[in-house]
Amino acid sequence: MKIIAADYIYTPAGFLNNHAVAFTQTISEIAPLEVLQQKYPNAILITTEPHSVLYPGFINTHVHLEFSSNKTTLEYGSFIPWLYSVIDDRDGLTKGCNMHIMQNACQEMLRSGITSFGAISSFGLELEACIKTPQRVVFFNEFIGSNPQNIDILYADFQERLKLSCGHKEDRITPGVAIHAPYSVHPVALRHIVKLAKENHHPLSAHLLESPAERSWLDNSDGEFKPFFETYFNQSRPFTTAQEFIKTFDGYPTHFTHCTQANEEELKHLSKQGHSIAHCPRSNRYLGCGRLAIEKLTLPFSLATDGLSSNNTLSIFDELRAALMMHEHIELKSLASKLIEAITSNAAQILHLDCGKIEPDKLADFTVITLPDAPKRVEEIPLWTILHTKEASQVYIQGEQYV
Ligand code: MCF
Ligand code: FE
Repeated sequence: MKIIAADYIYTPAGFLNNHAVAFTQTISEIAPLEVLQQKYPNAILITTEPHSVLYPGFINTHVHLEFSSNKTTLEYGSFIPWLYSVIDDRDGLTKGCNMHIMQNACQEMLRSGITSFGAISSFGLELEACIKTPQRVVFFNEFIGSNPQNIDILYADFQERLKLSCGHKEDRITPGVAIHAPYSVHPVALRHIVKLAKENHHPLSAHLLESPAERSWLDNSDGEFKPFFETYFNQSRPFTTAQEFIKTFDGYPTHFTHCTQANEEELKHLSKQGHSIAHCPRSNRYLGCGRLAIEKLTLPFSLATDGLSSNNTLSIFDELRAALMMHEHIELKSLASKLIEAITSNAAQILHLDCGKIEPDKLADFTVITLPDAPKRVEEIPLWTILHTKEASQVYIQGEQYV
């Protein structure tokens, strides 16, 4: 048994002052330190610096590790130029993305307090890094492919990758499935894969209605995607509408990424079907995709970094600060609290992980942050956490310390 004490503990009942948590691989009890020490006299005591706050480990539900070598290669500013640059440089970027770079990316997340993440895997190249990293990983094997002639080969490759990611429970890996996007996956393959995910209870994720170009293409067979599809695929119209695509997921809660261009009706439908959204503010800004109106959402949403293919860091604190700036008209303190929920309890619920809350029986995943001074008002701790933290002071996963 271990006991960790902190000035403040973030619990579902609010911030507890001068309490401690007794834990093994899971959380046993939360009580004042003296009470726990009396009850567990042999427990190892872990102290934290003054003005520290104990949070459940943070969760980044959407990241692409395979693109981690990008810094000054991909074109930011607008989605279609970015997409052309991905196609031009994909081989170079993935070849340049070795084990060392992907492990560094995992470490960068760990230092920012991320104890679980959802990895969208295009090729399966990051599996080894995900096995080695201490974090929990939901490993979303991505399917992408629209040309009926190639579908069988692509599907066989997808199945092979999915199989390889199964059987790593001891490495804290949960195999999952990702559909790339409505414009890039053939409807027949889509139905097949959604069925497979449902039957095997795999977590399911998809990029959805990310850019204005995607909206114009799906709605009107027009816009910047038109010349793209004509040139690369000899295709003059999409094979699906947004509505048809979304309906395929009915009855199986799916984690949709971006949704910046989704309309009210679509969002209402997603909510009704029990789906959730990964909100990636910096990626959306860098690819010119617009703002997700999080104040209007009636479904659970997480805050995620996306990959270094559309971001500059994988620090969740950088993402939180960007979100504060992007949603300028939402009241600041309540926004900060919502964002902390987005990377803890919401994210855990979305990825079906038994962590994300400091309460008995949850997995003992913790992130300790240290404020520069004593917080004058408890209700402002989420905001001060976001504003003042560059890196976590301590990080625990399943009861073991990693930072
Ligand atoms: O989320 C961002 C932007 N939207 C779509 N795809 C990606 C993102 N970062 C990386 N990707 C990957 C995607 O998984 O790009 C590849 C796919 O495998 C090529 S198609 C854009
Ligand atoms: Fe993404």
